[in-house]
Amino acid sequence: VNGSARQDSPLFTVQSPNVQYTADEIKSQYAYQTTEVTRTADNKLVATPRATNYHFKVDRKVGKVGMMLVGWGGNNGSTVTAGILANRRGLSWETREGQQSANYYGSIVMSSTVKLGSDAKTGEEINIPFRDLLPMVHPDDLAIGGWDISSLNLAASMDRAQVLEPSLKSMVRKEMAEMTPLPSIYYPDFIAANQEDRADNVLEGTKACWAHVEKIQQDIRDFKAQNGLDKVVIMWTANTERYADIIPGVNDTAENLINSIKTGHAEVAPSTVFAVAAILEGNVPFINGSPQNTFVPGALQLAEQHGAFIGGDDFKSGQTKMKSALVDFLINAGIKLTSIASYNHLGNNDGKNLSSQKQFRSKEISKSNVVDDMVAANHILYEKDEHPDHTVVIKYMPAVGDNKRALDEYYAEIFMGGHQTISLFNICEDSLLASPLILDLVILAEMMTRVSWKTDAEGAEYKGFHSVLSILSYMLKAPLTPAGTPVVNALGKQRSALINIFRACVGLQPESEMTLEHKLF
Ligand code: NAI
Ligand code: DG6
Repeated sequence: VNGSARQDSPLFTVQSPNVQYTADEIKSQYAYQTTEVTRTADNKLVATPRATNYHFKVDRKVGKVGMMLVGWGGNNGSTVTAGILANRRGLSWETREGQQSANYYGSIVMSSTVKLGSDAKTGEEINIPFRDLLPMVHPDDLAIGGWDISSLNLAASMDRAQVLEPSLKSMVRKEMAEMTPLPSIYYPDFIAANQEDRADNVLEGTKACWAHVEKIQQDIRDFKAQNGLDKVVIMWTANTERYADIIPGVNDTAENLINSIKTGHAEVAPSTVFAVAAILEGNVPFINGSPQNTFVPGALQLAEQHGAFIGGDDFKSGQTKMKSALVDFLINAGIKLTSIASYNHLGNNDGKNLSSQKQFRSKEISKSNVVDDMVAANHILYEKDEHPDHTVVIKYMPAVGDNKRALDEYYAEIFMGGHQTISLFNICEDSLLASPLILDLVILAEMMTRVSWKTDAEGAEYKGFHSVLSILSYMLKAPLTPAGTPVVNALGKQRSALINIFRACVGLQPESEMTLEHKLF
């Protein structure tokens, strides 16, 4: 079954003069309501409601979609692969707690619901699966492939990861053993030295070169052809790299970046080479699930020039997801958060790589900037440029493996000088939180390749969204946004943006939660 076959009969249709369905498309007309604020000479605010008319068009034909993972043989890569196989085959397996069935828990697309509206007769909320909002590819239908600097097949990688139950592993082992990552590019300076012993599946050359870009492009084409795919999405779930220095003339413009790859400049990271290959290949969204600055200014410019979709950075799985919900709650409750101390210890290969200072620094940056927008929004609690203290510590503790421990202390000032301390202790398999995020990112990025919009202007043509997919922010710790646009970290706002944009695509207004029908009798 491919994605399109699953969508032949959508769960709901919208009955409105503003929405038209054809076999191939959904077209909607949408009045986007905003509030424009100006200041008077005596510094008073004037709020003016504005409505902008947009037209959206959704291509209903999902087609066959492939997911290529860079770092396929890692904990995330092997876990998400086994998870898809288990779901595809509807497996259930024996655990010490009883029988467990495959599911997609932790995926906003597959396992969360959204309110469609209220029942015409009873007024009760009607909630539908998120995945039914628009025609999206089903993860069971994804073709899976990718690259790794380690040559282990996926069955051996799954054993190395030590994440899944032996009973489940035995059921998917045969299929996993037939999957082997393509050789990748390895520039040792970018990841921790302690990764060297697994790098036995590498292309020749230890710094960027154009042959690497071309080889990756060829790999994408081969994967598409071998699997009869219409589209491929690439996800960086390889090791965290160190930050690349931003050097004028080297990676500051698209042209300079391409030149630097061609001349083998040492400051071009493998992840940037992959991004460039995906951008130039065309219609291959590239998402960075790690914290490093893959999208140097030259890569961003290149993506925009080619209208290529990119997204990042760094999966927002456990501690940070909690932080972006809790801090939003505290500050919006009028409570003055004054410090956050975040400790982590973990024993997987990610932890091993992050035990090296430069790679840790990339993660420290992505984990630290996640409350800025919430603090800046409340000028009653915080002076301009005032910030809660915020410390992030990560330690490598081999014994705990993938079962990451995250300990957080939130310290806040409450009414009349009182204090509130909230301590959190979050334990779970890191890769089981990250894997569903990989799927959400792939599904949503693919979805965005089939959405276009235009204004009401005479002769306006449909076009795609901005190439930087900030709509993916919910899944990412340090969301990439188009230059000059705000970064939103607050989890609730990120989810609302995603859902409401999808609602707009079928001509529905945002769910306001006013429920006046239950308040005005
Ligand atoms: P891992 O270390 O198990 O897997 C990374 C894989 O990438 C390894 O198999 C390694 O051989 C491979 N690799 C390294 N450089 C490569 C290159 N140039 N080309 C191809 N493959 C390469 O790590 P894990 O746990 O799977 O995490 C992957 C990334 O996702 C890390 O950067 C991590 O920080 C990030 N991340 C993980 C989260 C989680 O909850 N597991 C959450 C947020 C981010
Ligand atoms: C320890 O913090 C290792 C990291 O790779 C994290 O596990 C990962 O970034 C997830 O972080 P968070 O904050 O989203 O749980």
